[in-house]
Amino acid sequence: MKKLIPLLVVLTVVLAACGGSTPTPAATGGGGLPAEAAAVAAERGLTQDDIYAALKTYTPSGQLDPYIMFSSGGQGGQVLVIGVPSMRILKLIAVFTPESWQGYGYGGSGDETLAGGFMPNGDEIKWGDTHHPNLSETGGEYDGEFLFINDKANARLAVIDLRDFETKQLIKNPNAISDHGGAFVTPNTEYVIEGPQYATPIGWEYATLDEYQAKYRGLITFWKFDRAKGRVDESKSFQIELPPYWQDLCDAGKGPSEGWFFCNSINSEMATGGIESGGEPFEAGTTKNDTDYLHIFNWKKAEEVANSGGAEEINGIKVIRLETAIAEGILYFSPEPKSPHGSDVTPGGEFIVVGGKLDPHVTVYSFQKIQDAIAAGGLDTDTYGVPVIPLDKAMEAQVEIGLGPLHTVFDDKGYAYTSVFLDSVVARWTLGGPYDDKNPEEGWTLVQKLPVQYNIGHIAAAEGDTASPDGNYVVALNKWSIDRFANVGPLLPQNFQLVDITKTGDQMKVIYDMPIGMAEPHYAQIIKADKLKPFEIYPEIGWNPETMSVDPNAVTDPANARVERNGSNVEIWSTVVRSHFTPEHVEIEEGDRVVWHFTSLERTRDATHGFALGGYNINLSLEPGETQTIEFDANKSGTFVFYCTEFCSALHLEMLGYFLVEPK
Ligand code: CUK
Ligand code: CUA
Repeated sequence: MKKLIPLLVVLTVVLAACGGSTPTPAATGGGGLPAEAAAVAAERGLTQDDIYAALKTYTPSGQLDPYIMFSSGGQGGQVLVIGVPSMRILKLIAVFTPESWQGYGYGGSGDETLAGGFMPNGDEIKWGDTHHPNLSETGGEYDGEFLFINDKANARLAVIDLRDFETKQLIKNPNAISDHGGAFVTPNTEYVIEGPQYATPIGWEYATLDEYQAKYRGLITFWKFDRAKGRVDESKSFQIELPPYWQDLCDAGKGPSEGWFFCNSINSEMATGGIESGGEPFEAGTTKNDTDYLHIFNWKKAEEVANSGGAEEINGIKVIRLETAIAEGILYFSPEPKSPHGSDVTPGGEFIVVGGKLDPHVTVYSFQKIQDAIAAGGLDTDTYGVPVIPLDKAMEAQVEIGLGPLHTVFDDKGYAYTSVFLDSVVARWTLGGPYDDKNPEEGWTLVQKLPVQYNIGHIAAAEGDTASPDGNYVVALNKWSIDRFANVGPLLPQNFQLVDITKTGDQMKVIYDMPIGMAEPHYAQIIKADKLKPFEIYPEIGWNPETMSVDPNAVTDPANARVERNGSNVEIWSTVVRSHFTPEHVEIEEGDRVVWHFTSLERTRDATHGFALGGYNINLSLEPGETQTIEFDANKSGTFVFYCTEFCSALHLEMLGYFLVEPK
């Protein structure tokens, strides 16, 4: 009984502090609930911290989350949408991988979107390894309009429109076969940047590994984003050829550093592996040097050069050659210790933070010092002639935080938060003063190391990559969960841990564990929910989500639903509404070419219908007001059934039709 007293005190205090509204009788009922809650806490063995965490995260039915997190879905090829702090999954956005329940890749317009990401020879790629989602920005702030994400495996970029949370464009990089440092936006989303990763000859032409230094290259892509069209415009995009170091994570400058772009890299050794034939294994060969190169780009200058004839066209895209980039002052290096990872610009844009997987420090670079060193000139160069700014001329500070620092995010209180992989901690440290401070080292101090479970990769902060991050939450994206959840066999979930960062000093707390029972996410971004203004239903009946306008084949009245034949071409206009398809009988002949349009007449929120055609690998999701078109050859005769795959009404099971294909 003694053990209960502190619990009761905490509960009473916390409940009392829960806002100014008059507590309902049920909440206090003469102390009824605290006693009951204390009994529950005792029964479940909850500590005071647990009760605090529960109160910080429990979200009653109907209450909405103040933040929305967009997380990469890793090698599942999707984006996860998660409410914060409830940590409830709200949606999975199909991006690189077909998703039948969204009708993505099973007959509808998603087919065309997916095809945009196929190889230039038309070979299909039906998955992706998504790493870094990035929200569109205006003036360095998330604007809630678009989301971009890369596919590391195949060097592709995706554009998601946040009006309907659907993927609108996939684009295959014509000259790179893998990427990593993307997607990252410039502060006004002028460009979406896709950094490279493993060097290959440009256009992945064949060259043996003996020719690595001569022919293999890194390549960074600046995809021009046309906000009005909601699409990347390849014709206005450009690439920059880089030495064959493995450029890794990137971030765009902002404020004083706007117009610049920063990527860490690994493998300045230019190791090519091949232990089986007497070479050094990659993990040894790539970690011999004490430093690699922070890549510093002047993208405004690169844009000028690309747009004034300074680039060569390769496979349909402008490429600024390495010699041009050097001659024009587009590219500089600065050493970064050891096996660097992460490159994160501080909210004010004055500093760039780089982690080192094999170094206990984060290294902080000063943008002003970098500029001063460039202006002073006289820089030595690397093997390829790129000017190298000595570390002591570019560095502002180093903070020792533990083993394996990776990624860094920021808050509104002057703290930085770094994920520390080997130590399995979130390290909170203070950002020192601006560059011109009399005592620049002061304030670069480790404050707390919070254990997380386990092996944290990325870390995400609320509004964390903007010029004005919030200071409520960070999420630790842990790679391993080991013993945190019930055993579901040898392939385990990842573990997202929500961390409360509202209190200063060493008061960070883990307040929620969320299993990700899917692929392994890498990065995530967290936006204030009220910045998102998605449609509740499509704005007009007949809305085509691909064009974001009314489709010419929309049918707004079931009376106009029909089947028309022209030779062996059959065109069908169907309407869909609770609880029937019109027409319900579609009778055609084997070998016909079928073009079939569907229009949902629904104007009620959440009244979604599906259209499944068994035997033909077709399934659509028809949201209220949506129009979709499918095309296929009726290559199988027989009696087929189409039906609605969303339980839309009491008579959902009766929402079907017959598709009769008469044999030749
Ligand atoms: S990388 Cu995965 S933990 Cu692709 Cu951003 Cu660092
Ligand atoms: Cu429409 Cu079920």
